[in-house]
Amino acid sequence: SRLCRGRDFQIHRVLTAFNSAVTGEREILLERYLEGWDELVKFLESLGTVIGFISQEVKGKLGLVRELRRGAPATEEEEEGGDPYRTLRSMMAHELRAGLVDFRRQSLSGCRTLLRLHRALHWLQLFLRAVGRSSAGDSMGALCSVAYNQALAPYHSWLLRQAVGVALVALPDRAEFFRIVCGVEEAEEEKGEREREGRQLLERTVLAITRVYNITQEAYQANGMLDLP
Ligand code: 1PW
Repeated sequence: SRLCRGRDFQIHRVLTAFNSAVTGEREILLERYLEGWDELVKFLESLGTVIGFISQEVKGKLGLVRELRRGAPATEEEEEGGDPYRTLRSMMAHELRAGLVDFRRQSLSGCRTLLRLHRALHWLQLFLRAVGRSSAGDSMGALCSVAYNQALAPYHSWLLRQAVGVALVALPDRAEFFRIVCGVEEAEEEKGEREREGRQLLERTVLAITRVYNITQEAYQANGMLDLP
């Protein structure tokens, strides 16, 4: 039933994961980053089955980065730091050094894989921000589509853009969104208060995502990796 869908999603877990993903040295801890995405996948799944191909794709990418992480032995120079996939920058340095990053053709590097997640995070950032600022009666599909066209559509084929367009038509309405974000079906008289709380949590989460997004963007830019095929 509609109420059961998304029962598992807890927005505060997204907030905690992305907040703790950033270290004092502005490093991105990959483990926390992936955990934040795990929770966002639950959010996507709570939006309905039509969106299933999207969450499957994201899960595949998360799994790939985790696989690389498990399989990577630290080289001698890295030995001291241990896990080369501990942070975004250490992953970039490691994969560049090991010749795993292909700038001309598609590869299975963590760098190109995480770049896809990074672009999708931009979509989510813009979309969640718009949801938080929306008012009753606004169409979630329309908000989602504006965010998609800005953040992700430029990287997708015509065919994929059509498929995403179809998926967006089936998005739940605004009230359902706030139920998903707030977690429970509330009594009528508490609705206003609940929505305020939900909005606040949403706002803080969007800020945490934005900070991670911006630092990630800088790292990709600094390494000339924003266009990795
Ligand atoms: C309704 C909520 C909106 C937020 C969704 C954020 C996730 C968007 C992911 C879209 C994925 C669509 C299907 C897969 C497409 C891949 O071709 C593409 N992947 C992504 C994440 O954009 C590119 O990856 P590829 O083909 O270069 O490995």
